[in-house]
Amino acid sequence: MTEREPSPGEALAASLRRAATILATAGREDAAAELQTRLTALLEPEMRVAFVGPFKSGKGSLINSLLNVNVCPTDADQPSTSVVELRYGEEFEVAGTDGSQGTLDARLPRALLKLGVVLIDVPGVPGAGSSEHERALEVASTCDAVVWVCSAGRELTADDLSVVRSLHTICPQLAVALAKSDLYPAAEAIRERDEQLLRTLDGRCPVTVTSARLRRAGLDRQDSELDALSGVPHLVNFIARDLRAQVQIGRVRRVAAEAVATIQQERWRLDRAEEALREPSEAEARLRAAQERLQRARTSGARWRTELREAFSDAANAAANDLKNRIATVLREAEEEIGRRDPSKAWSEIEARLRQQLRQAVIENNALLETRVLEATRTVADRLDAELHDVDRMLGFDPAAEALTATEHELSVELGRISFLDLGMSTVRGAYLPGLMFSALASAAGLAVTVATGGVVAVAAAALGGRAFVQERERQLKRQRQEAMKAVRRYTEEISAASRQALQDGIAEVRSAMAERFINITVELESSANDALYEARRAAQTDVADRNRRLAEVEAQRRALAEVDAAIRTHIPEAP
Ligand SMILES: Nc1nc2c(ncn2[C@@H]2O[C@H](COP(=O)(O)OP(=O)(O)OP(=O)(O)O)[C@@H](O)[C@H]2O)c(=O)[nH]1
Ligand SMILES: [Mg+2]
Repeated sequence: MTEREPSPGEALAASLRRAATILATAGREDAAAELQTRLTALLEPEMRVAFVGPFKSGKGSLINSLLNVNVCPTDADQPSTSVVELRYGEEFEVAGTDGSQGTLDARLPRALLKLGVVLIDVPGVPGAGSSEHERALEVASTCDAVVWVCSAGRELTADDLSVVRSLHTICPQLAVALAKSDLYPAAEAIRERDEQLLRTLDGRCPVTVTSARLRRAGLDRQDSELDALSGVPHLVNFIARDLRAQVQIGRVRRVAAEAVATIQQERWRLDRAEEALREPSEAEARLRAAQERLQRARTSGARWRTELREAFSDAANAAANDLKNRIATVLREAEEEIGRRDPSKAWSEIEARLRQQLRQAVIENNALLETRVLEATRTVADRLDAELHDVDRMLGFDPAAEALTATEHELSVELGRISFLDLGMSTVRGAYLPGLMFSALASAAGLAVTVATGGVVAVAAAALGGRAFVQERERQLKRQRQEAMKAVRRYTEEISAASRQALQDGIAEVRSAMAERFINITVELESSANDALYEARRAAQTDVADRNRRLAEVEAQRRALAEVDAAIRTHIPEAP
């Protein structure tokens, strides 16, 4: 019997376990525990898939037909208001609160769910910048993948693409399901067109044509041909195989990069310990120099700190500017609209559009902010990486040995850069996304304006007659427009101030999280240098036999860790 090749996830899990054991044996309990945490993240059994799309596009029906149940609401007119989460359970069970902002949790005995797949039905998004758009982003930020469900009757609109793009920033795994294909003979052509439109996103985004109705009919009549025609079995397979594989690849890469960052420091620690044992007196001088250098890397004047301040302040300025311009455009358009129309008749429309456009401005600004903050983080990570490389160089290598390992060393520096970079990404995602986006608009007060009704005008007409009436009407219209402009400016200013504040807080939070992370790296390295110094002093006092025993121990740990390190690095793709 031949043994099956382990999957990348299994291989990585085995390497992580091995690394944790080596570190625990070396007395490095905290580093071992860190790897255990990464292992838990890697082995996370659930994969959360959100179904998002325009109003009444068929999300609930599609999920129901996927699982052959009737759990998600599928009313023809009544919009869904609850988020419904469907996961595996031995027994059928539904719990939670229905209604707006409510969440329903359903447990179902289904093969797809038993794989750990959790399907999430999200209320329809009527357009970019709607409050439902915000809610969908909030849900998507907790998911591993998003399926955008829209009608097979038309190609993706600019508005669809804007919402899809915003979801893609938060949740990189994306697929599209075209629904209700039984109603639209041209669904295939629409699919081709949509695939073209989606090429502007970076990353793959497959499009599947589906019909919940055909699927139901196929299942009811036990007609497998009809079932296949519905496209739903294809979607089930896609989720169970391709999507799960893609999500797993993403997890493996992220966890591998994070583990390498931990292991890299532990290897540094062992390198220093070995040097200390080999030549205690020379090592002592070098380690002292390294300590000083690492301490200096923490002072406020350190180069990476300056870089951090500058890069983040550039990012903050760019994002604040972008926000300012977007809001100014929205305000200008609202003012033009007020100038063109009669606020006493059109106010509710003007108000609704203003809210929607401001929300969209903030959501788009957030996407830009994320890109800028990531760039800033990369710059700083590169700088610190270079500084730490200097420390390594300063510690000095045996010239002959250095020549031998030069290529290997270069490679490890390059890979180290990737791991810093990936660390940055997950911190950035976790630190500011939800807080920034959803607090900004909630804090702003309502848009109040007193618009006189036609009644006053009618009374004036009776009292004043024709010409005076026209004058009075114009005077009133002018006053109403002024009132409306004032209300719009006041409201816009409030949103603008709240968003600016949220943006600053968000950036400050990421900045201090990054600074802490970088400082911890230098603290760890310094503590390694301390340990090595202790080792050197002890080595100088112990007899040769004892020292050689200890040296053999450290060398064995070093070799073992280098081996797992290499195995783990095979899971990280090359830097672009
Ligand atoms: N012909 C046909 N009608 C469908 C299909 N899927 C859904 N519908 C109909 O489309 C309407 C909306 O379906 P839902 O499943 O409620 O859509 P939804 O996207 O969940 O709606 P919201 O969550 O309220 O945005 C209902 O009347 C469904 O019967 C389909 O495959 N074929
Ligand atoms: Mg629904």
